Amino acid sequence: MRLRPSSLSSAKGMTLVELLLALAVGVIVLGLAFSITLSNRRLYQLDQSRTALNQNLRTAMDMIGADVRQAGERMPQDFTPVEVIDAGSSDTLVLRRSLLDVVLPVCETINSGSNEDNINVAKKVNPPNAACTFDDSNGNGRDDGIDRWNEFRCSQDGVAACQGNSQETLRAYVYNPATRQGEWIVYDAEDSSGVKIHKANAERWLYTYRVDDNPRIYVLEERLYRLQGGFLQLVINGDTANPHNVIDRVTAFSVRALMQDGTWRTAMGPSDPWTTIASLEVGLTGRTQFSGRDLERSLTSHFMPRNILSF
Ligand SMILES: [Ca+2]
Ligand SMILES: [Ca+2]
Repeated sequence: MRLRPSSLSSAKGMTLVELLLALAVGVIVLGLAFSITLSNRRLYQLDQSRTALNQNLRTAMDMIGADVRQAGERMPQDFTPVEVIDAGSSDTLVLRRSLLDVVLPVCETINSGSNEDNINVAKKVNPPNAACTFDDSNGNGRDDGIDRWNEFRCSQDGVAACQGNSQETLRAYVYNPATRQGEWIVYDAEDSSGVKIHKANAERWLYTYRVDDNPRIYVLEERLYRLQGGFLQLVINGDTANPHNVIDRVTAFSVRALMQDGTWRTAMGPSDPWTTIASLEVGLTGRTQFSGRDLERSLTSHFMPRNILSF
């Protein structure tokens, strides 16, 4: 049997045109594969950036949520555990809880501008009110309230005994419920009178605390969140000189309160009805750059201040 000439010639090889065509197709296929790989890689990187941004916001949100849930612990009704200072998309959120259930009364008036550093928190004779009586059940010559404060202060270094080191200090908050003014002090010692505690910080008193207004002193933990220079910052116990940067690349931080009657409040001051807060809405927006363009993510969460609900 004879082979047909046509099939013979086609089996000889490709013409130059066919070869060029095949090459061109090959280049196109390779180019396509390469660009798909590149775009996949870009998508992957974009996804990574997005995830990192989300995780960043989520981390901060979890932290705020935990603090909202603890706010109001051991706090009296006339002292707000939640404050929201409204500034559009750069709000400030203040959350407070009491660390010690013993609250000391201020038993002698403190005047603003004075540098009095021994604070009367009990009175052996002529107590001005019921909070200022002198109780000494363990007979050590010191008011029992001060005993408790002393124990708590001395345990701050991890060792119960008082060793006289610099870690055995506390930041305490003096508060006047009548004026709703208060300030932080550093409490580092008790004197031998058995009725006074010592203020270590050198600043003069900012406000006046009249005994008749029933001012008192708390061992508080105050956590303040604010937006500063792209950072969500945490200021602990009024220590504004040493803020902690929680996360970076934050462009908006907004907080508002949903009240039990269904209305919203964008600000919550010391005189506002915090006992009727139903939940707090916290919004965080972050921005990062990806391939020269902005990538933005927003997160909104609602937190129930459960200690507040128990008031
Ligand atoms: Ca005592
Ligand atoms: Ca100690």
